[in-house]
Amino acid sequence: MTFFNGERIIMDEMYKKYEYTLQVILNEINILIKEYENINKINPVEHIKSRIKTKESAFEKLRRKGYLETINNLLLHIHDMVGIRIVCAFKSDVYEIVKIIKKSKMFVIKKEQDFIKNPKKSGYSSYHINILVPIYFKEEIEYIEAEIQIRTSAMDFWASLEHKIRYKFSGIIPQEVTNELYNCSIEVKKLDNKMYILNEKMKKYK
Ligand code: 0O2
Repeated sequence: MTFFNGERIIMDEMYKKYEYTLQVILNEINILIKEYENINKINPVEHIKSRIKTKESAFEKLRRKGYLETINNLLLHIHDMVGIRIVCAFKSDVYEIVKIIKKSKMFVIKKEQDFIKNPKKSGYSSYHINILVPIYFKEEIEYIEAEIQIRTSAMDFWASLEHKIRYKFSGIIPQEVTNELYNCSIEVKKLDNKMYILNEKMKKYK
């Protein structure tokens, strides 16, 4: 991938903004979770991962979506240049975390997709929230988009392995592999439900 001088300057500035955005989000989420923990005496989060999408991955995604690999298309069609993944133990925690994020006075909610209630054709489950985050850049406030994915450890396990086996594979994936991956997602869902029920039962004993 080669950039002209002007394009390189634009890309460098964009990546600076993505770094600031990520820092702002992680700080805000950590404060919101701490505050929740202070009040409720539990922390629904197992762990948080974050990344800024590389240029290579962003352009590969544009190709996958059928767009020309231009900076303009990246700005228009890639909504997860900044990505945060919050992993929790139980399905009920996912919805608690959604509520916590929505409490933020800083984030502007742009889009929500509940792939737990409505899984993707592949079997993928997760709760996605796209937010706009104000950052301070060159003496101006600018809103930058980011995607937050919230899922259980079981959903994360399936998504990570499926991603490795299939998701970014450019060739034709054999139907039997697609079917088996889907079947695995059903097993994972059953396991998640069982663990949720056991946890709810234990709450009664407490
Ligand atoms: P990576 O490498 O994980 O970042 P849209 O919001 O519709 O404009 P987009 O961004 O394609 O377009 O939305 P979508 O389909 O919600 O995907 C966003 C991200 O969700 C993906 O980013 C994956 O991280 C995850 N995801 C979506 N579908 C699947 C799936 O079937 N399997 C797995 N493992 N992950 C999925 P990237 O950039 O594609 O990948």
